[in-house]
Amino acid sequence: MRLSLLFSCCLLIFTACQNDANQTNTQTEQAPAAAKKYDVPKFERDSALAYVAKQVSFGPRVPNSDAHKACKDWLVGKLESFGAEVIEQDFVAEAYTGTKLNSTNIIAQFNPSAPKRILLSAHWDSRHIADSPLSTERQNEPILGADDGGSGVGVLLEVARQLGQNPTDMGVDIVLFDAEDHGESKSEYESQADAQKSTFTWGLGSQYWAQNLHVSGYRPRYGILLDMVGSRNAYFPKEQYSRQFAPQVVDKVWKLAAKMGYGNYFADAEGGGITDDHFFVATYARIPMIDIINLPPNSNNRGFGSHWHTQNDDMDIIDKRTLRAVGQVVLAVLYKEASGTF
Ligand code: AHN
Ligand code: ZN
Repeated sequence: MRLSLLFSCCLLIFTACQNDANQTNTQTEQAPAAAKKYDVPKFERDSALAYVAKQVSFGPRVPNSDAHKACKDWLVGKLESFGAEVIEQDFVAEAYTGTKLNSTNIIAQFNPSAPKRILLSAHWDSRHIADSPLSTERQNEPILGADDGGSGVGVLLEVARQLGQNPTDMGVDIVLFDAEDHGESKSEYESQADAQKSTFTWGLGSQYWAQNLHVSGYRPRYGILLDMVGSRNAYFPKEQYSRQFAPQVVDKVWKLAAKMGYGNYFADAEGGGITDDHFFVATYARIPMIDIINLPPNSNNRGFGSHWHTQNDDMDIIDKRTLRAVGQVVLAVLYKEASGTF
């Protein structure tokens, strides 16, 4: 009895080892056919910085303004020059004030027919007022939004330029949302229902896009949103909704960033939940999406940087080292993903 038990154990272990060996074999046989290996290109921080400065040079990109229209035309032309197939998705959104916002989501597709795709996003509009609790000057005037809007777009333009110069066979969609930052901001609400309602006054472009996808059945593997990724001493903890919607992506991106030496920006810490564009993409379109967003510790500005929604959100706040940290991590994600090694 004892002997036969020992024998069965040995047999079991032997069979298990054999299975292991078989599996390893199958994997090594399949791997070469799976994907080409791509080097990760170098993200040029000066180029990204120039793209932020160019957006800011138009003035505040508030929907219905001339600056907004001029910046849109420049963005579309730039993305096309990098080889992307660009769709302008026009829509009219109603702001919390009742104002009708003539808006456009800008969708830049690389390898439009490739089934394996990654989504990258930022918002290209800037806020119509400087209504932060810390705001002291020109509170009723629009802001330049160098960081809030400009930085994410600047990084993605440089990513697009690199995609044009270093093509892969993977699909990448860069969706620049409009009318993100025209939301209602109050320190206190009368009721829970009012607070809920105000949530949906933000991210009007992503809400529209997620309910009117540019390709029916559009299913990228996941999305990465960049919001306020350009300021000095930026701090990107793992934002709460990102952890809920796409925990594995958060984990892999933050680990990769740390390995690349950017752990000072990509903190291994938990951040609060932000009703940002990724929230609407994940909830309406069911696309897992993360948000890389500056949420400094001990912030006394609703969790954001002290320049947030103030007139200080101009080029002086931008540090090209932050743009590079984020851009280089995004490029590494893309080229590793295309190589099948992410
Ligand atoms: C809220 O403040 C609730 N959402 C704002 C997200 C945002 C504003 N991102 C940039 N500006
Ligand atoms: Zn904002």
